[in-house]
Amino acid sequence: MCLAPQDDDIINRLTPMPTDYSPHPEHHFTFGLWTVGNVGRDPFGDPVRAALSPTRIVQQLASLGAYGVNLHDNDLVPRDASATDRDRIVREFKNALADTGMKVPMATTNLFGDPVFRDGAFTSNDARVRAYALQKTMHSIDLGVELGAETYVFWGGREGVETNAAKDPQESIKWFRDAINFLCEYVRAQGYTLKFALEPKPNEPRGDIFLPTIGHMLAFIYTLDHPDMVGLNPEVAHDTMAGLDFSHGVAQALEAGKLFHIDLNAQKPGRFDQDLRFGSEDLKGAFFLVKLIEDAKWPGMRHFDSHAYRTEDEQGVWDFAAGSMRTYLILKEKVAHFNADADIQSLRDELRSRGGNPHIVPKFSALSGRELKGRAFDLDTMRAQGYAYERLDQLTMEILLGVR
Ligand code: GLT
Ligand code: MN
Ligand code: MN
Repeated sequence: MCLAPQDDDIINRLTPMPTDYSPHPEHHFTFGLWTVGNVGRDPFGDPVRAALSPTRIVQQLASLGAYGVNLHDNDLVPRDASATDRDRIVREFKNALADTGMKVPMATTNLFGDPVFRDGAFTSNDARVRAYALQKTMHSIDLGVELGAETYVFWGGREGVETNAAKDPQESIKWFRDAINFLCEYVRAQGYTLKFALEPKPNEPRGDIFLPTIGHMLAFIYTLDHPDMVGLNPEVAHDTMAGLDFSHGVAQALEAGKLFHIDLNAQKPGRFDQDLRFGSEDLKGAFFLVKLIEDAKWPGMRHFDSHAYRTEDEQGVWDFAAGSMRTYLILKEKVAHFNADADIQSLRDELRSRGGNPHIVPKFSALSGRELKGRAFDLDTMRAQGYAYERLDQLTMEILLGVR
C-alpha cells in the first residue's frame, strides 16, 4: 500500500515511542514505609485504614515493580521497643528484603512525633532535647546503614517557631549547623559512606520552619564543616506550598551537584501539605520536572513521598502506588516525544541561535569591556521581535493532552 506523505509523518512520529508503562526495579522507584503505610489520620479525623506491617509493604511494593522502601527509625522499630524486639523486627524486615530483592536506599529519623520534640529537635530551646535528638539520630543512622541505606534525610519539621519571641533565628541556625556537623563527624568516625540530604519546607507542622526553601538550604550547606557530604532532598509539595516553581529549585540543586534525593508528589499552591499522588496536580509542572531529571540522566532514586486520599481503603493505597509510578513513566515517554518533535526542536534551535555567535557576549577583559562599551546594537530590530513561546507552549500542551 502506498502511504500519503501525511501518513508517513504520523508513523514516524509514533514508532519510536514505547507503550509499556509497567514499573520495574531498574526504574529506581521507591516509597517511604510512612507513605503507603499512611493510615489517613488528619488534624480533624481518626485513622481510616488499618496499619500495614513493614514486611507486607515490602512484599506488595515489590510485586508492583518498585525498587525499594525508605524509612524513619520508628516506621520500623516502635519508640518503646526493647533491644530484643528491635533485633527481631529488623531480622524479619531484612528477610522480607532478601526474599523480594527490595532495597532500602534512604533512611531518616523521626524527630517530630514524640512530644519531647514539640519545640524542635536540633533547634529546641532545651539543650537536653538537642542532645537527645543527636543520640536518637546516631542510633537511627546505625539502623539505616545496617539496612544498606546510602542517603540519610533530614526533614526539620519541628525546627521552627510560632512566635519570633521564642527563639533567636541566628542562634537556631547555629544550633542546626552544630547538629549536622556533629553527625557528619559521627558518620566519618564510624567509617560509613553515607551522604546527608536536607529537606526544606516553609511551614507545617510549625508556623514557620527554619531554612524554608531549596535556596536557603543550599546556602546553609556551604557553611558546614563537610559540605561535600551534604546535599538536598527537595519535595514538590513543599516548594509548591510557597508558590515557587519546583523545577527551578531542583535545577539549581542539580547544577550545584547537590541533588542527592528527591520527594515526588503533587500539591495545589497555597494549601496545607497535601502529599498527593505524583502528577495528579499541575501536570505541566510534573512534565518539566521529569524532563529535567531525565534529560540530566540524574542517577538518584525516584522516591514518592505522598499518600493515598483519605477516602481510600487498602486497594486504593496500591492503586495510588501503582499510579504514581505509571504516571512518571508516561511523562518520561512524553519527554522523549517532546525531545523528538521536529517543530518543537526547530523552535528551540531558533531561540538558541538568536543573535548569532554566542561569543558576542564576551568574558570580561579590559579589551572586551572596552569593545562592548562602544558596540552599536540594532535595538529597533531587537525590540520588535517576538519569541514564539505561545506556539511552543501550545505544542507542549498538545503533547501532554495526547493529540500530538
Ligand atoms: C514526613 C514529611 C516529609 C518528609 C519525611 C521525612 S516525613 O512525612 O511530611 O516531607 O520527607 O522525614
Ligand atoms: Mn518529604
Ligand atoms: Mn510533604
